[in-house]
Amino acid sequence: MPNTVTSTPREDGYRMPGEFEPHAGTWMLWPTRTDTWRLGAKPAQDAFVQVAAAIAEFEPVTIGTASCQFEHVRNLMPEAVRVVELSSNDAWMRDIGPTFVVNDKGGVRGIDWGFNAWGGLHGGLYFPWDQDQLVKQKVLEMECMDRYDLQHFILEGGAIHVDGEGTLLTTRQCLLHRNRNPHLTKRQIEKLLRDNLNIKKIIWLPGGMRNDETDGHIDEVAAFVKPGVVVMSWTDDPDDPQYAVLHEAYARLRRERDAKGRRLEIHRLPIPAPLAISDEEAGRIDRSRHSYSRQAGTSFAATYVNFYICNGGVVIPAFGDRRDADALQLLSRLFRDRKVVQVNTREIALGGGNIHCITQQQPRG
Ligand code: KQY
Repeated sequence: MPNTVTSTPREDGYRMPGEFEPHAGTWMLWPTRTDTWRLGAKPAQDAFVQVAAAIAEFEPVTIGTASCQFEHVRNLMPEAVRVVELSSNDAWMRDIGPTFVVNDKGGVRGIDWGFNAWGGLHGGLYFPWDQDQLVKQKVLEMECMDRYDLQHFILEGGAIHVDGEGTLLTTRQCLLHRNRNPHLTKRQIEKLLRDNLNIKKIIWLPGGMRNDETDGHIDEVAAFVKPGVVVMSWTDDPDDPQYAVLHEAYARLRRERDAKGRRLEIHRLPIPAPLAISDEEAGRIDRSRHSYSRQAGTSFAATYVNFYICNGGVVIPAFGDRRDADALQLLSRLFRDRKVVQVNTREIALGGGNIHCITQQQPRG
């Protein structure tokens, strides 16, 4: 029977592994919210099927869905994908799913962080988020895995990246935002990250991409390729709205050392040209006064860095932009020992995230 553990992962010898370490599988959720996804979520559903199918070529995938969509999802998904009944308010498993930690004896446990839909009643993206909040615990129950109860600390998985060797990357904009944990100081937040993820060094970037809806998640800005090597979003165009934040992030990363005292090798990956919701797309999104307004002309953050690393593969976004091919080329060079697969994810980007945001890795024990 899974237990709720009252010590910390650090005390118990657990750490959060890098995404590039071996996985038992990937968790996803099925998109249905018609105020996030246009045309009754059908185009987004097609994109989620393509992402799940691409990952399933490399490792087991489980997708959670509401009971009323079960047969539909089962019908659309490749047979290799496990479909389970699992309610949620939207489909961002990175932020809603547990963060798994491992020890060196093959043990795997899960952290059940608090979640408030990216800002609660002060800038959050929808109301309510009661079903999202139960997803971490339900996943851990299904996996019969022990759980650390961190519900008192709001943290989304997309707000952190780790190298598995004691370094964590994040942004001040998100983790120190007053709509997440206003009762905690920076020092207290650092202690929670150290104790629960077994981190020795936290690299704080000032902010995330503009128009990213999440108050600056790191997973739109940069990712670890492996310990010591980072790939980050980039633009050389001073007129691009992302120019200032990305140049500031680069300057900060260049000055930093990781937990092992290494300087970081940084690769800059050009982002696509600025993207915005078209009139036609906006006209097919249901309006709700309790959710983020997706109007025609609203810009959305788009980057190739929001990829997902799986066993032997990397699934990366495409946007129908001329830089798609360059991204495939650079990431194939950086991940020489993996097959890099590209999926057009504009429909997912319209909902405010990308492949990394809709997936959560469960490490191999
Ligand atoms: O993990 C992410 N970067 C999440 C994106 C959430 C967007 C909600 N619309």
